[in-house]
Amino acid sequence: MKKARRNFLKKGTLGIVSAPFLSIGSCAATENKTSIKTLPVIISTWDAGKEANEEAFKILKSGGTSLDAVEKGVMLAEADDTNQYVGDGGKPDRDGYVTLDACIMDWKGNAGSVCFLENIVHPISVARRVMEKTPHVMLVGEGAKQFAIEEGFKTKNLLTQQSKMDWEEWKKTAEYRPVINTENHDTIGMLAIDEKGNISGACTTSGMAFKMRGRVGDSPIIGAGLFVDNEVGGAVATGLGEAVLRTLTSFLCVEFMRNGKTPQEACKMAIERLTQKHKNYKDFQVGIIALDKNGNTGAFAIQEGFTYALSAEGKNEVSHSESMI
Ligand code: SD4
Repeated sequence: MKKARRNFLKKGTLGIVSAPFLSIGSCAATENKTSIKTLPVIISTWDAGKEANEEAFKILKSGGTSLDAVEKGVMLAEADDTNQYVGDGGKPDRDGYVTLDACIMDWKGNAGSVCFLENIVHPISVARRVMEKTPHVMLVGEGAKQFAIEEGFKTKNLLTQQSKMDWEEWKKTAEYRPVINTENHDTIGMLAIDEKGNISGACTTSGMAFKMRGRVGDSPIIGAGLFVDNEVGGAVATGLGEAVLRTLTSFLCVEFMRNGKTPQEACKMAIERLTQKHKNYKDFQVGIIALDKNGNTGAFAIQEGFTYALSAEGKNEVSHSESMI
């Protein structure tokens, strides 16, 4: 058994037993239902998560933290201008502006977020700077952009020819549909646990295509699009942000794990709560992924078609999650 794993087992076990937040009962429930995995483990939303996981894995293997890993991992999707749901090349709002949302959390409970950010390719890195260099958690719009520029980020027109053409096409009907089909996603959320057992998470998106100007979804909201509590685990949501915002899906999922549910059970219960609160849930998609303190993972969605990429124990594979419908 490798030394890092032996140390982790030791730390992991002690951590669980001594953790003040877990009752004996919930601790026993978790231990019965899940195992302790070889670390690191990385899990990300959608197909683009596979490449992002590879990048994150490289960072961890070269001594980076889980925070470095999730940041650098999702930056791939942000920089890919063929990905029309994240960063450069994202689909614009109904007025033709590409506006980005992102947030990041580390194992110490620190959090940073930017919303409604324009002309900056890497909102996740700006969110990290907000976390590390300001007394705040969230900056929005012009203020977030001003901060990014002060921090040395370069500005760029993020509206690609393809996204502009799609917007022109959309304007012919200008139908406002707050419905996200399963084919129409790519927001990237990532959770990583390193060999020391430290969990971090990141989430970045250009949000719903052709949204109202000023609209912000769940992705940059701590507890909605992302939540990490290193004593328990982390969760990331994707899909119709409005539904996630109303039910704080990621926070809820972590709280279910705190109470002894496995990541898979917690994901399912968080989606069930969301559907109980939304009678029209059959009309939209929300998916969630989760990772616990022992490297166990879960994924669940309302509709079929939600994919996630899991990098664990020498493999990095995309799978379809279980779903409600
Ligand atoms: C949003 N949750 O802005 C994001 C969209 C998304 O995959 O996740 N798309 O509502």
